[in-house]
Amino acid sequence: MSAKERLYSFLETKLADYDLILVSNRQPYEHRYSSKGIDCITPAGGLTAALDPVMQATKGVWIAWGSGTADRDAANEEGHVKVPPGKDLYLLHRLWLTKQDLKDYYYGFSNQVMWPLFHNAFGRPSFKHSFWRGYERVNKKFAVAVNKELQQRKGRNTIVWIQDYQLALCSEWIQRDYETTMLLHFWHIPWPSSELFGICPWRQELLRGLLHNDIVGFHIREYVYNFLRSVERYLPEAEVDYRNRHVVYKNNITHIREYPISVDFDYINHAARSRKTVDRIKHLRSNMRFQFPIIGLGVDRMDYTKGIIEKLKSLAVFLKKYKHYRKKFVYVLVAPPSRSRIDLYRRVGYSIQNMVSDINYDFQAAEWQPIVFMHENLPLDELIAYYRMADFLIVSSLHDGMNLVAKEYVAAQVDQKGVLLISEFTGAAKEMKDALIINPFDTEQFARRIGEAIRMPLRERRVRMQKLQDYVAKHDIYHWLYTILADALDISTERKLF
Ligand code: ADQ
Repeated sequence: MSAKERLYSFLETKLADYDLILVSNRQPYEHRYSSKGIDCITPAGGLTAALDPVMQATKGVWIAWGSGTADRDAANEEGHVKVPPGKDLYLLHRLWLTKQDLKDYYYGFSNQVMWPLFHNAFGRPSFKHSFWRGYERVNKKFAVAVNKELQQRKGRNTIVWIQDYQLALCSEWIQRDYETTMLLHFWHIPWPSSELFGICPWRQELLRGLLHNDIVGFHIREYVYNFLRSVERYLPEAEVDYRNRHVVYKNNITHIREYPISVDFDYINHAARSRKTVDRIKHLRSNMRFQFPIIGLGVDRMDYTKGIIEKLKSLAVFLKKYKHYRKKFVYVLVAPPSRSRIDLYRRVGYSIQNMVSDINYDFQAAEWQPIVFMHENLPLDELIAYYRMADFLIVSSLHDGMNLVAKEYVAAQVDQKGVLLISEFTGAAKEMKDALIINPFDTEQFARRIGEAIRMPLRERRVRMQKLQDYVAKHDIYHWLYTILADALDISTERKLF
C-alpha cells in the first residue's frame, strides 16, 4: 500500500469520527477581482497543495486570513466560503486583518522578529513592543475563530491543527474540552539553540503558548531538543522529560516530536516523465541561454536565509579557478521576490541582482553569460522541467527548517544524472545522506564541491540519486501527514483510556 493509500484509508476509517480544524496564516484559495468579475486562485505553495486534499477527504474547516481583494464578497457574513470552487467539499473560514494587524503581526513580529531569531539571527530581530502587541492581538483573533468552530462541534471529537511560527500563541486562548479536542502545532522553521532563543524578550510567553498543545511537531530531532532545552531553561516550573520527549506544564502534557516534511514524490516523478515536460525541456534547450552542456540550478525565495549571496560568491570563485568550464556551463537562478515590503529583503534583493550583473560582466564571453537570473514565480510543472533538465542543484541555505526544493529536485530527476549539493544547515541534509554536503560559509570548499559535482561520473550520480529517490519516495508528504495524524489519534485514545 502506498503512503497515500494508507493515509486515505486511515482518514476514512480511524479518523472518520474526528473533525479537522486547520489553522494557518495563509489560505488555500483566494478570491481576486479581475476584469471578468471575481477569480478564485490557489496561491502557490507545497503545504497548501498537500493539505487541501486532506481537507477535502475529512470535510473539515480551514481557518486563515482572507488576504484576497474579493475575499469578503465571496464569503458569507461569518467569513465562510465552501471550497474548492464547484466541488464545495470543505469550509474555508476567513478572518479579517486590518492594515495595522498586518504591519505589526505579519510584517513586524512574524517576519522581522521570529524569522530572523529562529534562523540564527542572520537578520537582526527588531524587538518592537508594538509588533509583539500586534502578534498577540492577531493570535487571539485566530483563537476566537477556532472557538466559534469548536462551539458548533460540541461533543464531537475534533483535531485542531495549527501551522507555523505566526501562530505560536493561538492555543492559549482556545477554549477546549479536554475529552474531545486535540491541539497540534507544526513548526515549519528551525528552533534555535536555547542561548539564541533566550535573547527574545517574550521567550516565556512563546513557550507557554506552545505548551497548550498536545503535540508540537518539528522537522528534525535537533529542533526538538533545542525546544526542550529552551523550556528547561526559561520555564523552570515546567517538567521536561528528555527520554520521552514531553513537557508537563500546568497539568498539560505536550509531546515534542519530529516529523520531517516532504513532497508529493509520485506526482512530481510522473509529471517529470510526461510528454509535456519532455517537450518543455526541448523548448528550453532551444533557447540560446541554455545551449551549454552543463546546467546548474538554484530555486530559492529571495530570502537572506537561503544563502543566495554565498552561492554567487562560490560560483564566482569556481569560474575563476576552473577557467575551462567557461562557455560549458550555465547556472540558472530562479529566485522569486519575497516579503519585499520589508526593507532588509529589498536590500538583499538589490545585492543579489548586483552580484549577478557583476559576475556576468566579469566572466562573460561571446554569446555566453554564466548566470541566468529569473526573478519570478513559476508554476510547479514548469519548475519540474527545470529540475529534470539540471545537472546539479545547489541548496545553500544558512539555516533552513527542512527545504522542499531539494526533495522536489530528487523526485524530478528521472534520468538520475543530477547531483544534489545541499547545505549542512538545512533539515533536509540530515536525511539526504547521498547528496554532496556543503558549508555555504566556506567559499573555497563550496567552489570545490561544485567542481566535484560537475566531474562526478555518471555511475556514481545514478547510485546516489537512486538512494535519494528511494528515501524520498518512502518518506513523502503522505507519510508526513499520516505520522502526525496517527500520533494525534493515539494520544487522544490514550487520554480517553486513563
Ligand atoms: P520555505 O522557506 O518557503 O518554506 P522551501 O521548503 O524550500 O522553503 O519551500 C519553498 C517552496 O516554494 C517549494 O515548494 C518550491 O517549489 C516553491 N518555490 C520556490 N521558488 C519558486 C519559484 N520561483 N516559483 C514557484 N515556486 C517556487 C518553509 C521553511 C522550510 C520548510 C517549508 C515547509 O523555511 O524550511 O521546508 O516551510 O515546512
